[in-house]
Amino acid sequence: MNNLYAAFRAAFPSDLSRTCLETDKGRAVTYAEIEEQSGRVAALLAKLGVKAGERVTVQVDKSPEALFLYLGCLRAGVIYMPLNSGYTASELDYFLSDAKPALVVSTRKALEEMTVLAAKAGCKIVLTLDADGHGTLTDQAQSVAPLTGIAETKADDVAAMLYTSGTTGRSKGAMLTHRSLIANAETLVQAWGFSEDDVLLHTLPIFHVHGLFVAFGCALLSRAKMLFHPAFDADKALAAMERATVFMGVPTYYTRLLASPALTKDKVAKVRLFVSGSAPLLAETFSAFHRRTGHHILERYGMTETGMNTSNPLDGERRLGTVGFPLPGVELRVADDDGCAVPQGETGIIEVRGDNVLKGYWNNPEKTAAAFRPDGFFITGDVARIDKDGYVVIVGRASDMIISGGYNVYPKEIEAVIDTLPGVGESAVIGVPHPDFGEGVVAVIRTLPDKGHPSEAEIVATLKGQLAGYKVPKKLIFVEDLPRNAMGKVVKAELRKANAALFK
Ligand code: MLC
Ligand code: AMP
Repeated sequence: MNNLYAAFRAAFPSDLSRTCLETDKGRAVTYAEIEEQSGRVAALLAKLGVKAGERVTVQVDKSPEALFLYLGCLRAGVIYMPLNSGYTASELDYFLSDAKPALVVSTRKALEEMTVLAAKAGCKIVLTLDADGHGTLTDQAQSVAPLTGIAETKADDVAAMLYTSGTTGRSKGAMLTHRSLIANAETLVQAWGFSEDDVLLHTLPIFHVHGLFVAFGCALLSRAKMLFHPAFDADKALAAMERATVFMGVPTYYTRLLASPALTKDKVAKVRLFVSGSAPLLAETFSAFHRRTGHHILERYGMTETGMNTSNPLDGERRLGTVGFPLPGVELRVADDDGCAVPQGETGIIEVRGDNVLKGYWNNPEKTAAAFRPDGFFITGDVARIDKDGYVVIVGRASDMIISGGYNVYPKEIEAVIDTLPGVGESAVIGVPHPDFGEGVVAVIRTLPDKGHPSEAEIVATLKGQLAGYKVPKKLIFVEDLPRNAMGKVVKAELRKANAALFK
């Protein structure tokens, strides 16, 4: 199979009038509707002159129509490029100018701003799509006859491009092929025992690997029905849980579920599997969830560039504090700085090889070359060891990246904004334990003596104007000096230690 939509289509039931997903408002979307509406999007893309291999950049809210758009792009062989709906104009400016899309789809509210940014990036067509499914995209798609076929893509063609920030520098577009996405989703369906009897409660955002490829991939390849929520809300999720058999989320979802007295064994009586990933699951969450529900959450590990790499077993021990074993088709080694595997039990960097791994970074051969070993292994930057029974234990990250509520935050991006403010000498952004988000973003700011500096509220307002909300520090700390090593470099480990109890 050379096209991800073709793989989904092959798995559709013979009776297309069956429900594929049901929204939280009770709207049922059938497979026939998925087939027709994605066909309309594909036909519209052709009419607009968007060609195979060109990019369609999408910053919209979650809705069934957003799913039609994704599937329509796959069918047309154009590259789907979703963006976090929280990104601000200055963040979008970079993504658009780097990706040079042929079409941009935004909300109606953002249309004016997006039109200016798109034009700057050489893109003349901006369509709209709102959370209620309305917009010029939907209107125009209804005026064309749906495409009935699927573009003849090659397995190695890029299906989607997701931006991900490396340890340094700007975000890079990870090019994911039809082969990668099909291979990873098929592997997960098997590994997690998905079938058409399943009902997946889908509450994740759909601009990231977790909600877009893992959750959709498993459901669409197995005919599992989806209960489709526009966002995660613990109360609404719990209300829907009575009908679900599988739930997927980032650790924050689990701590929020646990915070509700409505989470009981009875409530989740039908659920056969809870999956967690995108950030480390705390031992206390794993244990508390087991005590409350009788379920051991299945923790798995992945990343934008690779999809899912490891998973705890469906049958067998789900070991606390580990991310399980390499998935079938994924070769994994824990390596030293030269890419040589270290002895079992020793710590090194996770490197992976397999169909799941990205083709490369968009327009960036140097970064692509630097990310791979000569033998084709991809360097993840995650620090881990393999325990005596083969379970992978992640112990840290090579970079000082922060993961807050499942979103990656790169300190440099925030520091760059703070450091330009008057009265600021230098800032150090760190992540410290946070009861809700796992890690909470904190900025430690060295102020200049006698210069005066903006207040906490003013700095937060400046940051909010330029960066997505989840990146904005939950706390600012003003200091006269920052701890440094002999080279004069700020020692963030010391700052993390000193502030470890900040949110407790
Ligand atoms: C929102 N806010 C956050 C945040 N999300 N702050 C820190 N960390 C986060 N993750 C802030 C907003 O900016 C806003 O700030 C305030 O919280 C309320 O916004 P909200 O949208 O109402 O928040 P909420 O609905 O509570 O969202 C929290 C969340 C959400 C945890 C439900 O962030 C989420 O769904 N995260 C999942 C991320 C995900 O899917 N990751 C997968 C990546 S793929 P203010 O100041 O304006 O009030 C990947 C690979 C793999 O990593 O292995 O899966
Ligand atoms: P992203 O680039 O958003 O896809 O984030 C990928 C990163 O999330 C990985 O490189 C890991 O650092 C982290 N990650 C994903 N799953 C887990 C997990 N189960 N435990 C710890 N870290 C994880």
